[in-house]
Amino acid sequence: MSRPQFARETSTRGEFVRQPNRFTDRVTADGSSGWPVEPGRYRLVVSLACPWAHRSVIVRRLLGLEDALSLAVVDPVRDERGWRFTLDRDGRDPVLGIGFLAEAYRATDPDYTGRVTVPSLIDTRSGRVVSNDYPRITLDLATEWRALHRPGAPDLYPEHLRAEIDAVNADVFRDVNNGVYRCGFATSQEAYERAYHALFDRLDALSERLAHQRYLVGDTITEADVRLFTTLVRFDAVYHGHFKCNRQKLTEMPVLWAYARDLFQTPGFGDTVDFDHIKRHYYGTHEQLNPNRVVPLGPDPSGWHTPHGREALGGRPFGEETPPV
Ligand SMILES: N[C@@H](CCC(=O)N[C@@H](CS)C(=O)NCC(=O)O)C(=O)O
Repeated sequence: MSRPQFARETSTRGEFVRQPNRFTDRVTADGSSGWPVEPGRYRLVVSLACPWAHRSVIVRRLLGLEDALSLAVVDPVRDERGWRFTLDRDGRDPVLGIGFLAEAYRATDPDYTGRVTVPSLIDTRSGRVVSNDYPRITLDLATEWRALHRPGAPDLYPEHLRAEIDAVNADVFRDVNNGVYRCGFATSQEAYERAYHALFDRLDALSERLAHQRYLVGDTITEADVRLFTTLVRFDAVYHGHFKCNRQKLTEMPVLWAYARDLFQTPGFGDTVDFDHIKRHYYGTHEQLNPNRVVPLGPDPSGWHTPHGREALGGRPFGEETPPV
C-alpha cells in the first residue's frame, strides 16, 4: 500500500504543507448558502482518530446536536481507497449507503483528485459533500446551528471574545495542531528542527498563560480549548514518539498536563476520546514513518482520571450553562 499524499505535500525545503480544503460551503441558519440548518438532514463523517474531526465530535456533543446531526464513524485505518465504512454492517454507511467516503466526493465532483478527508459534512438528500472545511464546521455548529442546540448549551464562540479566540487559535494551529504534523512529516533535519522549536516554544507560552487561568480565553470553555485539547490528548500516545515531538511528554509539562486532564474530565471531552482508534490510525497508516505498522501498547491512560486541582484557578467549564448528559 503506497500513500504518496504526504510526500506530494512536502515542499523543496522538506516542509510539510497542508492541502487547502476543497469543499467550503456552509450550513446556515437562514439558508442563504443553499444549505439551511435542518434537523436530520446532514451527516457528519469522522474518524475518531483524527484531531480535526475530533473537534466536531466534541462540539456536537457539548451543544447537544446528537439528534439533529447524525454521526458516521469510519474505520481508523485507511486502505488505498481511503476512509472506509468497514465498521458498519456490510461495510456500508447505513444512511449514505456508501462503502467509502471517496464515493461522496466523486458524487459531488467527478474530477476531484485531492485528498478525501474527515471531517466531512454530507447532505443526506443528495449524498453531496457540503464541507470538509473543519475549522468552519465547528464555528458554524456553535453559531448557525443555535436553534437546534440543547437547553443549557454553552456559547463556544461568544461574540465579545471572538477576536481573542481567533488569535489564540491561529497560534495554536500553526505551531501545535499542525506543528506536530510539521515535525512528523518533515523530510529534512532543518525543517524538523524549525517545527520542533516552534511547537515547544508555543507549548511553553501556553503553559505560562494557563498557569494563571483555567481556560485559554475567558473563564469558561470555548472553541479555543476544544482545538488545543484534541492535539494534547494525542500527544503522548502518538506525537511524542511517532512524530518525534519528544522534548517532553505531556505528562512532563505540569500545567498543560493538568489543563488537559481538567478538560478530559469535563463531559464532552474525555468521553469522546478513543485511544484505540487514535493509535491504530497513526501507527497503521503512515507507512513511511512506521513501515511494520506495529502499534505500541502504551502509554497507560489511567493518569487521565487523576485529580488536576485546576478548580483553584476559578472559572467553571460551562459558566451559567450546563454540561451535556
Ligand atoms: N481537511 C483537512 C484536515 C483534515 C485531515 O487532514 N484529516 C486527515 C485525518 S487526520 C485525513 O482525512 N486524511 C486523509 C488523507 O490524507 O488521505 C486537510 O486536508 O488538511
